Amino acid sequence: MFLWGTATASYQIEGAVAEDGRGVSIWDTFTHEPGRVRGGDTGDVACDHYHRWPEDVALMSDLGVNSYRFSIAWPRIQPDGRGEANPAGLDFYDRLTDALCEKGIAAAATLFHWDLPQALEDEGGWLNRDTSYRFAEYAAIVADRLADRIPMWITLNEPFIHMVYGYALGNHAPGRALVLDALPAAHHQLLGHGLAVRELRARGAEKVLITNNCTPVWPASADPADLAAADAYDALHNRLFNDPVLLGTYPDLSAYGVSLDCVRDGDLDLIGTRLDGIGVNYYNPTRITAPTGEGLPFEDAGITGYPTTAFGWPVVPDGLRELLVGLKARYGDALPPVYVTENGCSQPDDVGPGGTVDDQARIAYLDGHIKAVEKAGAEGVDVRGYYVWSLLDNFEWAEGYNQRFGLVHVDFATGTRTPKASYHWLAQRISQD
Ligand code: GBH
Repeated sequence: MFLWGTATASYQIEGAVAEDGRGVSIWDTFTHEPGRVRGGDTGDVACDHYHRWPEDVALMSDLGVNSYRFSIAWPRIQPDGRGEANPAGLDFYDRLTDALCEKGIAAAATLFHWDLPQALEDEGGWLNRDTSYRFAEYAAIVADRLADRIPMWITLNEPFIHMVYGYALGNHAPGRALVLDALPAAHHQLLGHGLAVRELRARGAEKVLITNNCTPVWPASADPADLAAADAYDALHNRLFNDPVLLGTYPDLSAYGVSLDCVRDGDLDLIGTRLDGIGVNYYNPTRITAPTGEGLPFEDAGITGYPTTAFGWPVVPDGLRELLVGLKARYGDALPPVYVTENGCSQPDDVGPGGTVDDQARIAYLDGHIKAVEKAGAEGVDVRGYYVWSLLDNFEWAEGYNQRFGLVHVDFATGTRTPKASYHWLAQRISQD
């Protein structure tokens, strides 16, 4: 059965940051520092999903999805990132899981969507190898309680983005700007993934995946310097995260002055444990040119000539087909079934007369990308699911509430949910399947 779903993440929707024993996450700290997030927005209330979740489950049930990808907030489970579980935190996800089961919606739980307990960041966060072991301990606690009812587990969400934005550039929490010295955050996340896979499987988890953010890389020209730059970018963005989990090896980064000397014997065996699927988040391709100055071995050349989202990201539906077919070409039989665990766009989405949101651009976006998934299937890629980012307008990280990705409009002053035209379109599309 093909999985049709919507995706969300804990910090982006839950709010209730100080309730029921939840600990502080790096995003609580970051959003409360002046100048970090547009307009000073925080996730303190967000969509108030922590209280309004029954309404959100009902919205998904009416939409007709058969799966829901959400993330579990580590600081609700272990407020300080280690030790005893906080029962109230587990209870929240237990209730949500039961409600989904009741509606016939298969839960797909992500264990880490960037909201690290602050106590672990204080000890170095993902730069510290110990965090990988703490992550496995947390995974075990959650699986003990929920593996009997959650069929699909995703260890990490987009470790590339978390490493780059969180540790290399600093525009996301924890706000560190280490450039290439951020690389240990890649390995330690991946090691945490490998260790967590073992804990999840030992507790009967049916399917275990990782979700990587992948981008087709387009060289700006056929000039050898542009080709080399594009290859460097592909190595750091895509292969650095896909190769170890699918092949058990890291790409050779030595030409870029990068070495992963934090890798220890046995790590890659753990990281390369065969998975039941791979989650792929796709937003757009990346066009790369040779660097003009010192520093990084590539430069983003930007993409023109396509429509753009409210964020300014180019809309290239065929890039999703290209990406999926490219994964099959590179990994062959080592590629497990693929799940598109995020795809979607931000649009202005004003509520119009009569309380409707006529988001035709989002409908065109989804239609184009769903067709691209079908084409990839026809070209031999085993794609088993498609999740729209996102169910609700939500806290869009450094952009605060200024970028709306939802199928459902949220009035952040009142919490009122209004399904957009795209919601009704998708309901129709799913019902025809
Ligand atoms: C995902 O990250 C996250 O998992 C999710 O939490 C988030 O809300 C969602 O996407 C929307 O942002 O080449 O300049 O056009 C996506 C990471 C990084 C993908 C920026 C698109 C486009 C940059 N994104 N990238 S550009």
